[in-house]
Amino acid sequence: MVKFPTNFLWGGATAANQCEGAHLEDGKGLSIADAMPGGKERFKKVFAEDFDWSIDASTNTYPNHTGIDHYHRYEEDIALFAEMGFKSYRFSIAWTRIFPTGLEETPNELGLTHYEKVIETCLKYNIEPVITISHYEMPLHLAKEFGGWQDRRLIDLYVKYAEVVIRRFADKVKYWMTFNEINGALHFPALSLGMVPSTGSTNKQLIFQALHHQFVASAKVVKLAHEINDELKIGMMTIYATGYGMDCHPENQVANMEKGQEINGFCCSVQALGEYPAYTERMFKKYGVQPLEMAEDDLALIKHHTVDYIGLSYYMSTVIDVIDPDAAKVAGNLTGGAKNPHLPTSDWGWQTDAIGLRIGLNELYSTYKKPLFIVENGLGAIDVITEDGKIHDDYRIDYLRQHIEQMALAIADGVDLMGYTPWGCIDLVSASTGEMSKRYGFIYVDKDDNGNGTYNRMKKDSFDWYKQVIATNGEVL
Ligand code: BGP
Repeated sequence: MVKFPTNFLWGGATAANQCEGAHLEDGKGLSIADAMPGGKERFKKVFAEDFDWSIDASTNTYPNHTGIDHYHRYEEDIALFAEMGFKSYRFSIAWTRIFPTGLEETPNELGLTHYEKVIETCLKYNIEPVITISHYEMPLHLAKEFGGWQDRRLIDLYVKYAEVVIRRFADKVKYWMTFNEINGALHFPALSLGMVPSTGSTNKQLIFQALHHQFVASAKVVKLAHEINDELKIGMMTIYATGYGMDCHPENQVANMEKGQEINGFCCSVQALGEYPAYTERMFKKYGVQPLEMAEDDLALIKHHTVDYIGLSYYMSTVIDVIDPDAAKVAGNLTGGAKNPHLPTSDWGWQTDAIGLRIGLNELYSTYKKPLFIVENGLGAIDVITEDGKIHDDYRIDYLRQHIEQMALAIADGVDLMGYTPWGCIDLVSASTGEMSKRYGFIYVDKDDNGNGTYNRMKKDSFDWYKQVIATNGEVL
């Protein structure tokens, strides 16, 4: 039996702010990502009351400023992707390369030309570009002056930007996503919404208001893109974390249900089904959120312009235990929770769970009935160059193999799965730690946490393995 459809979009994924570097080149403006310090404490810092988006020139701890220099080396990188046989490459456009502060009337032609060249390079190798319009970045100016997405004016500014890039590339790029991990709003308001404590990131009312503005902006872009070319496919993008209630205690199951609605369900309901779900009122009550401010046609826009597909990132599952207050906690899981005794954890404390992916794909597909695209998945690990000058990343191969096996089972379950673009197909700067040492790639980049290194590229063992996976369309794992 064939496991994967013939047009399955095997590939890899990156994001502008984590790989491009060149943070002020060719007219680019500063983005919020450029003002995010590096190091393990970076999330803690942006959650501190006194964080104010200032960039202290005396420190070089802004890893996004150099990234992996993909801005200059994209041709070499895409050639390597092509060598692996990629059918698709998911990358993001930096808003600030097109509108440096977000407020300009005319776009920056140098920014558009850059992405034109990236797209052309992909097409030369028959690689389908998959573009995230906003991946955890926005003009810093809009965060500072407008307080990020809590300001309704962001809708029009974003739509202006999206319209420029979609019109420019509509005849070359079919697959788009409006916001990376839109449901990251509660967990990472700085990255996701451009909001920090001094501008309201601890205020749930403002957070949900900001999220509503993104919903409206996304629906407007879906509408616009379909008017430009009805062949275009515009997706949403969500973090998905399969949830389990500890043991079979009903209280844990119901707590798990509520958490699942909040993390996995809420944004999908709005963007894929076109309506705020029935549990919205209960959830808002829990957070003390009053009815949101809405313009007259907001709900109609959301209803009539749902997304064409659901893109998801999948890294971990989560366990809820509300019965045992002493239950061991898992250290690094972005979605928190108790320790699952049946699962391994990554070096960064993420509870990895391949079978959970099959469960998640089934749940998403049966609930929202939209094609699914796994646009992020992977293992962040410390890679070591051994004496033979190679990187034997069998742990990464094992991780990916297990997840691909579960994808095949989900397809056999009837799930419409469009493609798979593992995260950080080339090593890049980690979003949560701002460091290089948490590596995901099939391709190693010689750069350390302090920015030192040649930036040379080197194939890991997983490179040849993934090449074979693609060449056999997932038959040989
Ligand atoms: C997702 C983000 C990515 C990426 C990935 C891995 O949440 O969309 O930008 O970074 O997580 O996370 P990290 O880099 O923290 O390991």
